[in-house]
Amino acid sequence: MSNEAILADLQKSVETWDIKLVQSATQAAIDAKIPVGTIISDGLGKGMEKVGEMFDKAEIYLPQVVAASKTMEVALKLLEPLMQSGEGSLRGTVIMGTVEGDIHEIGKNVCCAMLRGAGYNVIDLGPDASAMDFMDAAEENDAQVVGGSALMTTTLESQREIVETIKEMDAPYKAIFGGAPCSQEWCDEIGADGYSETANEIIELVNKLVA
Ligand code: B12
Repeated sequence: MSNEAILADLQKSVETWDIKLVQSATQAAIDAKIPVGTIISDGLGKGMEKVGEMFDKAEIYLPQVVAASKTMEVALKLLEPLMQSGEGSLRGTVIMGTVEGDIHEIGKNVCCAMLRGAGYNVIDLGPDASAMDFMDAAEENDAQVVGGSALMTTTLESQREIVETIKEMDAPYKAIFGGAPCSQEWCDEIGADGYSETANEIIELVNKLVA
């Protein structure tokens, strides 16, 4: 089976929330030594993007979206051992979380997976993490970067709060943000240190900030 066919299966498995297919395709990708970043960005992530588009067009509903995200989680679990043994382990520590008031986790999880694959120590605060949760975790873990995901226009303000808290505490952490309603313009406006539209770009972004 070609790498393209394996990646197509990975995408399809998420789009059709097919647990059996995601297991076999992820194993095939591991056996074919496709890099973890490619498995996530060009396979699973593409499937999740399509699911998002279908949901937006009301072609599918919430239960299907949840099923698709569970399918993706099965794959991420299988990939975990590869991510933790990533070469150049611990290039730095990144605190990731979905901001306060927001429970969307899939994009943030993809970013965590990509960063782990690139050898970063990633502390995942999960969903609904407050600015102080980010500060406490960053201090405890001696982190260089905090990354907040927001998927709703209403929770973008929580990203601003993180930047303001860093300033108020005169803390040394770089703040990066993402999520569908977030943009470079928004990040400039709130004085963030970085933005990336996709998980593909997050590694380069963090590399630059910790250099
Ligand atoms: C999946 C989903 C859900 C799932 C979440 C499951 C989970 N465990 O995460 C469920 C069904 C639970 C859900 C719930 C809700 N949802 Co919803 N959901 C979505 C959906 C369809 C897809 C989001 C997604 O996972 N995309 C795929 C991932 C891979 O993409 P991503 O998140 O954008 O992440 C990428 C980049 O943005 C970037 N990135 C992400 N985070 C970060 C962080 C950093 C630091 C960086 C650098 C980059 C980065 O990298 C990622 C990978 O490339 C979107 C629609 C859409 N098209 O976005 C709506 C959407 C976000 N939801 C929406 C809403 C309104 C809700 C609810 C309020 C619905 C309700 N009425 O109950 C609740 C939220 C409650 C709450 N308090 O949070 C709206 C938000 C509207 C708005 N603009 O404010 C959307 C846009 C749908 C819509 N068109 O109405 N949702």
